[in-house]
Amino acid sequence: QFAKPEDGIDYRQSAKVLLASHFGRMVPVIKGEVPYDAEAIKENVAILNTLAALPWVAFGPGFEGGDAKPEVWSDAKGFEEKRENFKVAIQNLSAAADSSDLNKLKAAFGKAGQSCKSCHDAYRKD
Ligand code: ASC
Repeated sequence: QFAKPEDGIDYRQSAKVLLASHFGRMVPVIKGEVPYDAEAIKENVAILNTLAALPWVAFGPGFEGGDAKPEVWSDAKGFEEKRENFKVAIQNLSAAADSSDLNKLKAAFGKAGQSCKSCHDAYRKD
C-alpha cells in the first residue's frame, strides 16, 4: 500500500500530526479554560479513535527510519505493548467522553497523554 518506505514514514508522521492536533485541542477544556461541551468532545474523540488506528501499518518491517528508534523493530514485542496500551487508553477516553462526565474525561485524558509520552520516550528519537 506504500510504493516506497518513505511514503510509509510520511503516512505515519502525517497521522500523528492529526492525532496531536485532535488530542491537543482538548487541553483548554481539560484545564478548565474553555467550557466543557460534551457533544463537541465526543465528536473530537470519535475522530481520535479513527486516527489512533492509522500509524501502525507503517511501523512494519521495512519502514525503519524517520524519528523512530531502531528499537521499534528490534524490540517489536515491547513496541506492541505500548501500542496496545495506547489502544486501551483511547478506548477509555471514548468511554469517558460518552459519559459526559468532565472528571472522568480529565482522568482518561491524562492517562492517554501518559501513554503517548511513554511510547515516545522509549521508541522515538529526541
Ligand atoms: C500531545 C502530543 C503528544 C502527547 C504527549 C502527552 O498533544 O503531541 O505526544 O500529547 O505530549 O504527554
